[in-house]
Amino acid sequence: MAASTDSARRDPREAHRKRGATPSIEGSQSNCFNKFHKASDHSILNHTLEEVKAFLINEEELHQFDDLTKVNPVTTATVLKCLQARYAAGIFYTSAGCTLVALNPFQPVPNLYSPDIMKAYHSASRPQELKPHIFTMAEEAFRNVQSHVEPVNQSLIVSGESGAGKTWTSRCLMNYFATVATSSISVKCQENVERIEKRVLDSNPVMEAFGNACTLRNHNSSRFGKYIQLQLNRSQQLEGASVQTYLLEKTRVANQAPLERNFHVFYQVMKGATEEQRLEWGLSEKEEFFWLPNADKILEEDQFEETKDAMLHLGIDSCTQDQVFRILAGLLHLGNVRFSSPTDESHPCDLKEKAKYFLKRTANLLKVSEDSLLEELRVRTIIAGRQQQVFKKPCSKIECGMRRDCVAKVIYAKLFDWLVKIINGSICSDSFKWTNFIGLLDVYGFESFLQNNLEQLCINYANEKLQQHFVAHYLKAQQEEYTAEELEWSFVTYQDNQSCLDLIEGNPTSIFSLLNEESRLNRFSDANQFKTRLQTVLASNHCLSWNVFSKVPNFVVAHYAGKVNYQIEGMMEKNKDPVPPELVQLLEKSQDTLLKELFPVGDKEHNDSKAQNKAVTVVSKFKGSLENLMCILNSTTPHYIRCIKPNMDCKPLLFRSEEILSQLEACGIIETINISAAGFPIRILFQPFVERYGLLKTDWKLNFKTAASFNGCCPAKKRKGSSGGSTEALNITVQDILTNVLAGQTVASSFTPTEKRSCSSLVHC
Ligand code: AD9
Ligand code: MG
Repeated sequence: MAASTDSARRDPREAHRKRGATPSIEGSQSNCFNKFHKASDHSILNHTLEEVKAFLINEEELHQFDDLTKVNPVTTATVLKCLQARYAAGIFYTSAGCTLVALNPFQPVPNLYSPDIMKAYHSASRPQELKPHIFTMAEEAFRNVQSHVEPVNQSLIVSGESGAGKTWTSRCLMNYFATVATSSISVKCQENVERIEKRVLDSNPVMEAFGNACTLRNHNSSRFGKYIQLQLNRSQQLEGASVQTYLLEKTRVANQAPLERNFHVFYQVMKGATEEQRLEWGLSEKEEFFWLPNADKILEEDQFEETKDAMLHLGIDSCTQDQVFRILAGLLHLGNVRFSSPTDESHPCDLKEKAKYFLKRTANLLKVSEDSLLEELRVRTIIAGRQQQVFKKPCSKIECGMRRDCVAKVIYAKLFDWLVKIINGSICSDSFKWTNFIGLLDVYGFESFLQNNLEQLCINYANEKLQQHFVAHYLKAQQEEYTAEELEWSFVTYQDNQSCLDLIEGNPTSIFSLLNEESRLNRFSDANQFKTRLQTVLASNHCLSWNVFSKVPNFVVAHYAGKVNYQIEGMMEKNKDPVPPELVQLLEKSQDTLLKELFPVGDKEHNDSKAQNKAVTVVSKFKGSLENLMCILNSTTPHYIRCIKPNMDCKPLLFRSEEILSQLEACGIIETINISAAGFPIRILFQPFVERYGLLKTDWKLNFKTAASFNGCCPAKKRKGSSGGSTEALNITVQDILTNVLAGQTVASSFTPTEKRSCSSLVHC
């Protein structure tokens, strides 16, 4: 009996079958085999490949497969069909080995995340036996911490492309943990824990207001990556949390793509400010701000109050909030400071009509001198020579615009970092009080646009790192399963993305190292020159190529999820991300206490140009923070949730196979399935196996009751020490059957190579 319990733990379908729950796939397979038996009158050998295939895949019952790696046969087509059938049946979660595939329903699903459902997963003796759900993953992580499974800390890694549902999923997971980690505590502690829980949950609306924006692909797109660690004490209570953020897309403050918007918070202030505040901040409704495009879209009209409440709970009082919103209003005004070329090039640029008014407003709101602001925006300070002579050079119209944008970006980025620091200060528990954590990772998915630059390179590099982590972990899980089944097997070969990572970040030469080299040379970088460097130094890496048809300097990286063409122009400048020291010095002199805090006097990082040349570049900083993240992830037990966007139009219940297939490839599900197929592609429980292949061996008599007590999937051996069934009898019979199959009978010859490979594996077992 021990064996059957074990098998039930590993294979939920087995448990369903035993408990007589909703018809499981074995049931459906049996039905389909029975039909086949009748139709064929036990003469399977006369059947065509199509008939055999049709009987392997019963489309009507495809939606009942809870695990994609157990669809028989495991192919991209069957997996897609299965997901489609499930989506149509309103089933949005499906397991794929150790990962969970989450299809975005694009509409609220009643009761899918209700407290009752949370309770059901939390109180189930075996949550894995319930339908696949993000709560299954969450509960498994929660129990692993309790049972001190090694490594005891857990990570839920949520990935997928923009709009696939990562942030939604992370929010639901946080709600789940906040609920279950407070459900079992005494009334005395309840109040304190609920306060912590509220603050932890309140970090979401604040970070989303400042870090999310409406894009073409998602009306609430996160423009930063986030890893939140929920800290649990010895009694599994939520003690606090800490947030780590990655690569905020700060360029959005000053540049929004057509039809996209700035960060939500600007619109919230614009719509939610009181009359008095409007007057003070110059946000009259008739004012049109360049950096507030598409303000007519009604998206978060009521959320200003929610953001303010959450800020208050996190310890940002209304006075400080006003300072924050005043700075934001200042940035909006700054965006309207536009320049025109002077008639005489030796003079600074002129201000466009009405720009003077906006300049004055900006200076007032940021509490800096109006004259200095104008001077620093229009005139560059150059310090040269041994004597450190100071020269002033008027900037061109384009340079003036870049300097203006630079001020906005640096202020917004500092403000965001400050907020994250405040949030951490408010929710992070003293380290000695908490022992374990559950981490939630919500990072941007793989990106490939028509124009890709440094941002996409960093994002795709992060995804390469996560993919490497995933494949290593998944293979480990597979090995463990085979070992548990006592199977002989040879190591599974899989697509290793190490050479792609070497190309991007490797030592001594890689794209990153060459970018850094170029950034350190204090000169204007030439894209063509950089391309030549790449060609000479990295040509031997097979992941690097060039789009010869492109008119602009480019390079192509063959990522695990597909090839991406990167444009080199502007990449070096983005990597340097320079902030003219004179602009920083201007902000240091602000009379606003918050800006003073954001720009402390004498901050070396921004203050002198020499220090800036040596400053850590964007890619080095990102690489460093990612390495830290990988260290944390490697020290945890990971759980993967792959969010899939069923259609690019964000329409409810619309399933577009092609779009889904490319995402399955990009997030490594196809890889998972391939790995699974490279191991044992066909996994059939013992009884259906006998029903399927038994008729090849007419003299085969096996007691199904005995067979059912055998361990889970086939190929399988009886577990050591388990009772019931004769291992020897089973093996001989299986071998006999398969020898027949491989001997080239009509059916066997029409088997696919994977099926045959599986059969040979079976013969060996
Ligand atoms: V991005 O990379 O930050 O641009 P995400 O985070 O992957 O993206 P998000 O979680 O914001 O996507 O989901 C997009 C939208 O899909 C949400 O605003 C919801 O309207 C919708 N969604 C996502 N998941 C669910 C769900 N489980 N149930 C209902 C959902 N709606
Ligand atoms: Mg998101």
